[in-house]
Amino acid sequence: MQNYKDLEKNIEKDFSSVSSLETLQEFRLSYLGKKGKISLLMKELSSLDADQRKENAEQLNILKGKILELIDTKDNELQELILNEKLETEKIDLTLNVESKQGTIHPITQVIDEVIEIFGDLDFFVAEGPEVETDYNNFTALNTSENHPARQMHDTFYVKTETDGMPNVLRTHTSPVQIRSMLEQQPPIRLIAPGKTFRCDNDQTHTPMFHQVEGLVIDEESNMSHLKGCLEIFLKSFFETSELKMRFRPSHFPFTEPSAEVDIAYTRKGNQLIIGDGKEWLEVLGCGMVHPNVLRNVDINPDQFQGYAFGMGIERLAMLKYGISDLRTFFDNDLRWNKHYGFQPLNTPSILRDLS
Ligand code: 2NL
Repeated sequence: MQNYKDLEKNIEKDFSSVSSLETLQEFRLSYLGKKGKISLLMKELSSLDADQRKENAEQLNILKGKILELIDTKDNELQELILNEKLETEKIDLTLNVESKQGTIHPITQVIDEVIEIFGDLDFFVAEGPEVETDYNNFTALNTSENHPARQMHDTFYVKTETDGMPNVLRTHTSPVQIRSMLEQQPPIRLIAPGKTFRCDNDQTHTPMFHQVEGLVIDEESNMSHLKGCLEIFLKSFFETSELKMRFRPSHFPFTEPSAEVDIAYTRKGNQLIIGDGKEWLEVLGCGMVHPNVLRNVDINPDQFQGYAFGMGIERLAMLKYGISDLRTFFDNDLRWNKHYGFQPLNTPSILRDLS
């Protein structure tokens, strides 16, 4: 009969030098492989008589069980070690310099962020709404009747879905966002609505998708002088100049009365525009006092409440501030353009930094 005590000692000795998955496999083969010590001893059992066979088989099975248990525990231990080592060496370094590795902020996004920052400081909230709108929210509620010239002026994209028997549209301005806000909340209201807008127009100075930001203030006393003051603070802050000559020109929009367009003075220096002073004028936005009919359409009593609204094109603001001369390059997705005119992701606009 085999000396199982010695065999067990040998097993323990061999096992103590196992230090990797490879040596663990060698250990397993040396005992349990086809030609392993335990396997060979098992084979020899057949030459023994019945009693001895039983006794030896029991001992061998105990040892085999012990070996399997040792292997199993060691295997788990080694796997965990390997995993920890991988976690240690393969971890992602989040402190990597993103500025050189990542893309840039598109000028449109940058300008929208700047506008939000400035109006945020003036207590305006940001409102958003869907790009597919009802004919009612985009036109009718805004005092633009069925045969109003503004409807023909807007080259509108109509879509296949309908609301109240009228085809829906891709919003031609962000005003419907304000209509929704006025239907949802009672005055006082003070919000801006930045976002994508759409008109069926595509040439040197028009892209079918463009961006606007509109502002709306409704309360009991806001008037034209508040509007003027608000826009003056905005334009000075946006163009980062304390000297800014502005003029309000009478104009017409169906949704405001009176209405005005705002120009700012500039001087041309070579290829550069110096904004703030000079003999020439640039139109930058449209505005006015919200038309009483618009207030009635959203169940706000025009005898109690009044307010002002304004709207401007983001692309135009971006071109003026950042010296981008060609509108059509905004949406070409040319990486070189994006890199040249884009902004660093972590450099967010702030009243304290970048914006004076
Ligand atoms: C422009 C002129 C403007 C508005 C937008 C507005 C919105 C409501 C009620 C009244 Cl809900 N008015 N928006 C008012 C005046 C001008 O935009 O030139 N945009 C690019």
